[in-house]
Amino acid sequence: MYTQSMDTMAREGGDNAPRVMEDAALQARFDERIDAGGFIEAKDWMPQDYRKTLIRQISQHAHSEIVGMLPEGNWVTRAPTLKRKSILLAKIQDEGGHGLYLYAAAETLGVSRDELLAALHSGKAKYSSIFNYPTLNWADVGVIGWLVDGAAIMNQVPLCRCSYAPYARAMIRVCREESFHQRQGYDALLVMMEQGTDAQRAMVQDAVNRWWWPCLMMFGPHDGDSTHSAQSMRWGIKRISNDDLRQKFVDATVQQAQVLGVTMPDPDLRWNEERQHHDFGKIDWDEFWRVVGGDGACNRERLAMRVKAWDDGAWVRDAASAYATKQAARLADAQAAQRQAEQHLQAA
Ligand code: FAQ
Repeated sequence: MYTQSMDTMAREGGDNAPRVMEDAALQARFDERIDAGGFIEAKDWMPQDYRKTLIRQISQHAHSEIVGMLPEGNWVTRAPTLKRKSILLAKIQDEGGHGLYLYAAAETLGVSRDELLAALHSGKAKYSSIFNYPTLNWADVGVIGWLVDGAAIMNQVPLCRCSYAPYARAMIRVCREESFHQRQGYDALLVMMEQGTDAQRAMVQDAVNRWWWPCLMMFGPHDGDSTHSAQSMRWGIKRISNDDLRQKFVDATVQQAQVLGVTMPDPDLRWNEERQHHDFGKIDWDEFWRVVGGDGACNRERLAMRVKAWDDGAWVRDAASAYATKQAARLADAQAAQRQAEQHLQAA
């Protein structure tokens, strides 16, 4: 009687049936944990699509951090004072560090860093659209801190509660550092606005005019056009939608702009009493998709710089792996000698 169920299993899935049942049980446990707002660790079972989505998002995020070093890197040699230069250097190094935490988090999902970087270098993997815009004057550096890092924080604070624990843990430190980045940018702009010349104030307004719309695009397409949002929200990877984060960013930034004394380049930007939010104008999604597709002002230059950095670093990777091979051979020799000595002792 008890074996009747085996007949049914064979009809349903042949020899795979026990495996299917095991997967169903694992899936149920995973769903239960996600529904309860819990976390998934690297060693836990997870559905393949969850793993794939995380590898995609975390690696794109890592690529954004290291490509994001380039626009500001342009200004290290032209920073106006030693203080600003030290701050900028520290910030750019932080972004490199963020890339490393994030590549490490992606690696816990079973993908190698070499694979991820190959995807970036071939143009297959995406990185944030924002880093394909040029930094034309010193105010751009301040505006990247204030607006680009500001948008990044808005998007990344909810990621500290992402259901994949290694990503969530990495984001805690990233957000703390991004907060310093945002403040230093705002401070640099405040000094230009309060103590600068008319030409310097005009420079700040010009930088705001060029960066405002691309910053709103950073949050990704409208929720209705977002390929991954619904599933990622169900899995607790994303906690707040693209549009809601964009709205929070606009609401937070308008007041900061007033204190700074700049205006946003949007005639439709105004407080809506009924919604208790700011309304804002239409985003140029054609421009967004053109930049994401590789045809922005700096896409080719950014990618070429990353590929060059990778090629220039070949000797470091070669030296490190030659050293590791030598160390492994030394260790194997030492272990063999030890075994031999022990055998001699036992024989004596
Ligand atoms: N740029 O379905 P969704 C920073 C793509 S870090 C390019 O809504 P998802 C620090 C998207 O990949 C900035 N592509 O996608 C810093 C997808 O294409 P796929 C980076 C974009 O993943 C500051 C397609 O469109 N932050 O700034 C963009 O659910 C200063 C459909 O979109 C992160 O990566 C875009 N802006 O939501 C460094 C945070 N938006 O993959 C230096 C983590 C969308 O199917 C200096 N990532 N796409 O081919 C996320 O939160 C999400 O991935 C979103 C996109 C919100 C970016």
